This record gives sequence, C-alpha cells and structure tokens, in this order.
Amino acid sequence: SSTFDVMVVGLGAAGSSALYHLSKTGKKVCGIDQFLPPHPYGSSHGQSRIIRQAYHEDPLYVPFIKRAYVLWEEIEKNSGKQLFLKTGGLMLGHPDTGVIKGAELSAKMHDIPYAYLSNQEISTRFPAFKPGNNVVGVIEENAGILFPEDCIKAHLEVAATNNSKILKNEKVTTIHTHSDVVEVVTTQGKYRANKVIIATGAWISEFIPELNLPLTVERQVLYWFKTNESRVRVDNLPIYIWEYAPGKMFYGFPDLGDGIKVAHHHAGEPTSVHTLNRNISQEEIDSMRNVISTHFNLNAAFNYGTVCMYTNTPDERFIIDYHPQHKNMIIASPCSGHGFKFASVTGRLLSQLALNEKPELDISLFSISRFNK
Ligand code: PYC
Repeated sequence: SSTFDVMVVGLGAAGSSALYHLSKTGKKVCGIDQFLPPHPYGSSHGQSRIIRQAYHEDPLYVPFIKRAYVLWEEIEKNSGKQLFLKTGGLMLGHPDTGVIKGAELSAKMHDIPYAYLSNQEISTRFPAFKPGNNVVGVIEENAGILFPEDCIKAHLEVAATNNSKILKNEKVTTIHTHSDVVEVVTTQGKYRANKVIIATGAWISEFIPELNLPLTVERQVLYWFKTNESRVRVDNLPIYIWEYAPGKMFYGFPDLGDGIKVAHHHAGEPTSVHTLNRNISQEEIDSMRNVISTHFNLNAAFNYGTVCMYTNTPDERFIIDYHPQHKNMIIASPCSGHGFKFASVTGRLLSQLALNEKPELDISLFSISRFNK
C-alpha cells in the first residue's frame, strides 16, 4: 500500500484537531481510533469543557489560549457548527488562593478583561452561589463552554471533506519506527507513514513504554444535578472553578438541559485504562450532593453521572514534542485535566512538528526533556 505523509493515532481532542490542520495542507493523511470518535471511553466526553483566558495555573499558557480561541472560531466557521458558548468565568476562593491570585496575575500580565468580586458582589450577581465568609471572585467575561463531542466531530468532518482517510473501530497494536518510515500495525492491517502522531490520551504509555514517562491516570466522575431554578440557567450562571481549600477544587457549568454539571478537579483515584471503574457509588453521589448544598443556594437532585480519565504529568503541563530517539514520531497529550480548551492549537502545533515546520508558539514548556532534569 502507499505511504501516508502523516498518520494520527487517537482521534480525541488533540488527534482530531491535528488531523484537521494536516488535512488543510493537502498532504496525504490518515487518522485512526480504536473506537468510534467522539466516544465516551477516554477524556473528551460529557457535553462541556471550560475555556478561559485568565489562566490561574500560569501566565505562560495565555499565548496558547489566545491562539486557541482564534482556531476554535476558525473550525466553527469551517464546520458550520457552534462549538463555543460564552458564559463568562468565575474563579472563587479565599483572596490568597492559587485560582484567585493566579487568575489575576494572568489577566494583568496579558490585558485580559476581568473584575475582582467581593463576597457580596458574588451573591448579588450570581444568587445560585453561597460564598462563605472571605470568599472572593475573579470574573472574566470571555470564558465559556466548549462542546467537546461537537468539537471532535467538527474537526473530523472537515478533515474528511479535505480527503483525509479516517479509520474507526481499528486498534493500533504496534508501531515500528525505522529511519525512513513508520509502520503502523492494527487489528485489521498494516500502514506506512513518514510521520506518526501519537495522541492516545490515557493509552499513551502503551505506545512509548521505553520512555518510562512519569504519567499517572486518574479517575474523574462528572455529575449532573437537576433543578428547575432559573438561577442556574446559562444567562445567570458562568462556568466556575472554586478552590475551597488550598489546592482543592471543584468546578462546574450552568444548566444546558440535564441540570448543572459539577466535578472535582483531581483528587480522583489512580487508575489505568484496563482497571478504570466506570460505576459511580452512592457514597460518591452523596458526597457531591454535600458539596452542592454547602456551596449553592439550590434544591437539586442527582440526575446522572459519567466517568472519565485525566492523564497527568507531575507538573501538570502537557507533552507536545518529538520522541527523543525517533524524530518521525510526535507525542501529544497528556492533558493533566486542563487540556481540552487548547486542543485547537495543540493540533496545529502537532501538525507543524509533523511537517518539520517551526511551531508557531514556543513549546519548550511541553518538552519531554524536562522530565530528565
Ligand atoms: O481546564 O478549566 C479547566 C478545568 C477545570 C476543571 C477541570 N478542567
């Protein structure tokens, strides 16, 4: 069979975007996924993902997120799908917590419109919240919601229109890298490519065990609680991240139809793609109900939940880099629980690496060599 210029393994957030960007270049490209993307088995399902600019984690992410906004708009136009809903975004916590100080730092450094809200202002503007004494907020108007399944669908549909080959329900079993070509062996055949992008999320260690990367996979439960109260509708509730104790956060979304979606950020049990428990216990539901009754003025009843995975690096930064020994293999993810919003630009950067172009942003932040220091 003939040789692809680039194969993309894993068509989740990053892989679908990489395929889309490659497809625009006219190169011969192929994407492959073991399931039928978008699917509910990895890290990109559950109706909504946060997108925000006043990045409390580190101002270094802001140039990436600014470019991501532009590229989300581009794929919205090219696909004709609405992928983003602006709701504003509120960071909540005591004045000296990481989310408050970090969001303000990024906003100031990068001229992102924001406002500091007192405890009383939070209650007045967003009566659904019950901020305890000493809780303040940083609100940014341009934050909102991405629809993750539609984002993946949009990237794949436009990539297909641009003549990319897309193989679904086909699992890659082995990848052989040679100096001049990469052989990709699947449950159904063998393919050859000049370059391969590995964007397999929680499955990533299966493809590069020799690198011994310090990754952990974490189980995360997403919960929807139903209520009829108008104070949780999109016009009345922004996306939010609430740091209720140092380093401990939950986050959520307004009601998009199935109720408010809430989840803990991290603090999930360590797991793996083979051992992930997809059942949600009554104890977990009760504990989230407690979080809601402590932090919201609401009567809300559990509707349903789903389980997904974070793939974490120790510093929670991503990986976007060449394989250190095989320059024809490019490695993406893991996202450490905050990568979806960047997928539009991550895919672009991956496509640039695969085509030997200089990445348009400085990706040294996401290098593999940082783990050796
Ligand atoms: O990326 O904004 C984010 C986020 C919050 C909680 C999980 N991810």
